[in-house]
Amino acid sequence: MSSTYCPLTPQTLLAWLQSVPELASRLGADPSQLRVNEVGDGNLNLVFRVEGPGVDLIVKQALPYVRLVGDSWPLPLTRAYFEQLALKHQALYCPEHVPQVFYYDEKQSAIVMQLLKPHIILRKGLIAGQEYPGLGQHLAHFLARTLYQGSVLHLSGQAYKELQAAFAPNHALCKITEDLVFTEPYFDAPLNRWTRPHLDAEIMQLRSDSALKMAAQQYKIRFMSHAQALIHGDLHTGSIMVTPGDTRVIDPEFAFVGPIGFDIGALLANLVIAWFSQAGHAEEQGSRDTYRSWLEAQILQLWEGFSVQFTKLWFDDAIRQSPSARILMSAEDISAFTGYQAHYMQDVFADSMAFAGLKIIRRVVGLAHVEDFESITDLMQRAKCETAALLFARQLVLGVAGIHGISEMLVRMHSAEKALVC
Ligand code: SR1
Ligand code: MG
Repeated sequence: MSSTYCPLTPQTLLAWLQSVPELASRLGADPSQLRVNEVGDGNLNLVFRVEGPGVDLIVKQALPYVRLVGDSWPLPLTRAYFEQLALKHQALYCPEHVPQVFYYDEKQSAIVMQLLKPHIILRKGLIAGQEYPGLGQHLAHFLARTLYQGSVLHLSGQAYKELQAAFAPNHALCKITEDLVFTEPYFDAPLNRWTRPHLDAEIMQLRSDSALKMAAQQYKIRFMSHAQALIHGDLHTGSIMVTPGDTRVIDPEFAFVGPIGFDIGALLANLVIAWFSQAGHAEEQGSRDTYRSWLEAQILQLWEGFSVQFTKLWFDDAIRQSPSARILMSAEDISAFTGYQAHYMQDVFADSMAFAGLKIIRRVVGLAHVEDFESITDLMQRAKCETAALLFARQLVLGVAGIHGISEMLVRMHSAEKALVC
């Protein structure tokens, strides 16, 4: 087996696994019984499932280019290194919601990890109208623990700076986000696409919307410079695997030390997209109404759960005067401290709203779309769902609707949709 990088195939994968001493014991008594399938449906990498008696593995290998586009768009293989590093951090912060990593191979830019079974990609479950009890709470827990423990609020100055330095070289992946989320949707970028001709007018309007374009620039700078915590960096519903009782967050290859609201906004955006797309998946008119209410409850639980748990982790650190506490607090200082916490959380909420809006827009207008909308085959219906989502997204970015709390956000979602029906 070649010791230099070479994209693996279902035919070469077993020989490679067998050539790695650390993995030999994971291949069962008779590796010839193993089935290997390439199942990657993401935009960037190869993903292999390896299954057989007593063996359930995933091998994820980076390609030297963007899979979605081809070798005309090169991309560093080092993203696999950052993904396994982020998974290691997340496993320390919140092991219950990430897959277990067994091995990382630097030469092949490949990560060997736990096959999550019988999990499916959350986005597919949401399209099918499947409820997952506890989803909002699980995600709130994941967000609070990873974003607090990987933050400057918790870490010592040295650990925070080392964390930032460790992920700083992942800038090529950050650049994808800077371009695809914050820049390209707002001009005639060659790879942009949208539901044509139905959305042509909306797209032209977007490109001449100065307020929106300025806000996109402002949040691009915030994304690039507001180094609050180690974030996942691409936390959409395709990066989450679920069963009715279990939730696992995968694929943190875009991880870096960035704004907390970017992860929260990404998740909210994708739940909002799921909500707006339901009309296109309804078996008959109104048949997904109850399901939409369930989605709204998840959005509510996600933000409220995150906010309560994050604040508590921070408060407990401060009260314990743990090494990471920034000031020694007397009893009188506590009310000033909780006031500061409230201010901090308002800031995170405002960021989350704006990032959510920008993430929705890029999925309708930019290069990389989402199955929630793409699988609506009636183009008129798809365009209706997308237009309502765009209208709402603009409100999120500009804050024009006075969205000060998560319940107001839900109310505004309904009005955006009604505005189009009338
Ligand atoms: C060129 S990569 C397109 C998108 O796929 C990833 O999942 C990220 O969301 C990225 O923006
Ligand atoms: Mg991904």
